[in-house]
Formats: sequence, C-alpha cells, structure tokens
Amino acid sequence: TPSALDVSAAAAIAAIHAAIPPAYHRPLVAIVCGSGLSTLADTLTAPAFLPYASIPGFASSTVAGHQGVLAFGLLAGTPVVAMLGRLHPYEGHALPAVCFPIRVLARLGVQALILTNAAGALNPALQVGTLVVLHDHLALPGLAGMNPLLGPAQPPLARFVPLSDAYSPALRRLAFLAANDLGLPDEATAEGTYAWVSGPTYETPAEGRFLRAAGVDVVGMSTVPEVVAARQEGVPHVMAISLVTNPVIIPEGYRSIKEEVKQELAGIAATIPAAATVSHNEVLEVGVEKGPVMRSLVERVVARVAAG
Ligand code: 6GU
Repeated sequence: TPSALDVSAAAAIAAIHAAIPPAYHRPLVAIVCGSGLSTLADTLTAPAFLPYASIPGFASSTVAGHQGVLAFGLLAGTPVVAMLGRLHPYEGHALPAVCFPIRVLARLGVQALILTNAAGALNPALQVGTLVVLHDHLALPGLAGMNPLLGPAQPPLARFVPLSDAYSPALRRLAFLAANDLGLPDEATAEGTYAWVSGPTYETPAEGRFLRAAGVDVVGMSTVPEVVAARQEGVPHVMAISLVTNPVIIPEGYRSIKEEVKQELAGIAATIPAAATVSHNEVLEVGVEKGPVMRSLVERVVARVAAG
C-alpha cells in the first residue's frame, strides 16, 4: 500500500498536471528562488504560474520577498520549474511541510535541483555580493533533534540517508564553468560550508564565533531541509548557492560595561563603540542588487545541464 506521503505527493502532481501545459510536465531542472532570485520568473520563456495555495499539501510562504508561486517555463530553452519563494521552519511550518514541495518536484522527475538563498558571511574573506557554491553543510537543528527526516520510515525511500556527497560535484563544476562563461571576476564566486540555523533571530556574537570555530563560511535559515529531502528522494544532482548579503561581525571581545563604569567613576569618558547589527532590509537590498548575477549564473548552469 502507498504511504500517506506517496498519496499526497501524487495528489499534488495531479493538480499540477491538470493546471500546466503537458510540455512542462517533465521539467529537467528545479530551482528554488530565495531572497533575490524571484525575478528569475521574468527570464522564463512562455511561463505558466501556479500559486502554492492551489496545490494540495503546499503551505504558503509568509516572508517578504517570497511570493509563493510555482513557475514553469523555458530557461535557456530548457523546461524548468521554479519555486518563487520557499517555506522556512521559522514561519512555523513543520519540517515535513517545508520538504513537501521538494518531494513533489523530485517526483516530477527533475534531474537537477538548484537552491539559492541569502546568507551571512562568517568567513571574513567573503565580501558582500559573493556567490558561494556550497560544498557542505552543518545542520545544527538537524544534529540537535530537528532533523527533516525524523519520523516513520517512508519506504521505498531510504531510512538512513548518506550526505557525504550531498552537493553534486558535477553540478558545482558546471557552476564555475558558467561563471567563466559570464566573464565573472574570480572574487565573484567562492566555495563554502553553510550552517543551517532555525532563526528567525540573527546570530549573537557568541553564536557567530561558535559557527566560525566549527569551520562554517556562511549562515542562513533555509536550504538544508530541502537538500536533505531531495537527496532522500534520489534527485541525481543537488546544488545550492548562497548570496552573501551581509558580514556576520565576530567581535574579538565585547563591550565591557564593568570597565566603562570604572572609567566613568574615574572621570574618563567611555570609548568602546556599540556592536553593528544586521537588518532584513539589508538582506533584501543586496538580493535585489545582486539577484541578476545569481539569475544569469543559474541560467548558464541550466544551459550546461541541458547540453549534457
Ligand atoms: Cl547574518 N544570519 C542568518 N542566520 N541568516 C542570514 C543572515 C545572517 N544574513 C542573511 N541571512
């Protein structure tokens, strides 16, 4: 007997097939558009749109800059499907709800999944605007009791999913060839390890220091549950690209109020500045500014995937 997951995924696919022209029923590549990539829809030829709300089992995205629409169309002449806006655990979506659309895209038969996101840089060598092709991740919630695959086994899907090569080396290679196609300067792209945190708070200084000490290059609140679900679903090639929208400042020390009080009592003016903070607006602005570069890169990767 089919599992509950199989039944709901089949219902979602039936709704998609009923609403979308047959030419788009088997997209080659699926793309998840994070903050900054939703303009990808403008690049699709002959697009067909389907709101998440009209697909059974799809939750709706509630974040500014995330539309909540599935877009089908041709990118670089190749049929693709794009999630314009993604679901995040911090919105209150349970992990199975976050993963469900990915499972549906996987079952449409996509050969490759390209995920994009906005992230903060912990590696001080990464400038704002850099496109970081992920080669590994650190799933803090996953290690600590919030793994996306917790729950009953879903045969025939694997119970224990290896993630040693979760990020396709072949697709990552195409990303750097695509960057060369576009004439991007060397510093426009990098490789790195992504830390998934649940958010919605940004990191405290101690948390930033902790993640950096663990070898993390960029940090964000998405992507990893989707990567894990896609790998369990057996999507042949998964890649993720982070757009660095802000540095995560890791101060050497901290502002010592005790020292300030001692100086104050000694009649000396305070000299220690307050710490910098990150804002969601800053994240969205860099997304708008650098989104087109990310879009061109994804388009060139799709062209290269299609060329085989
Ligand atoms: Cl600094 N932290 C997290 N967790 N997510 C982010 C970010 C920072 N910047 C963009 N997304």
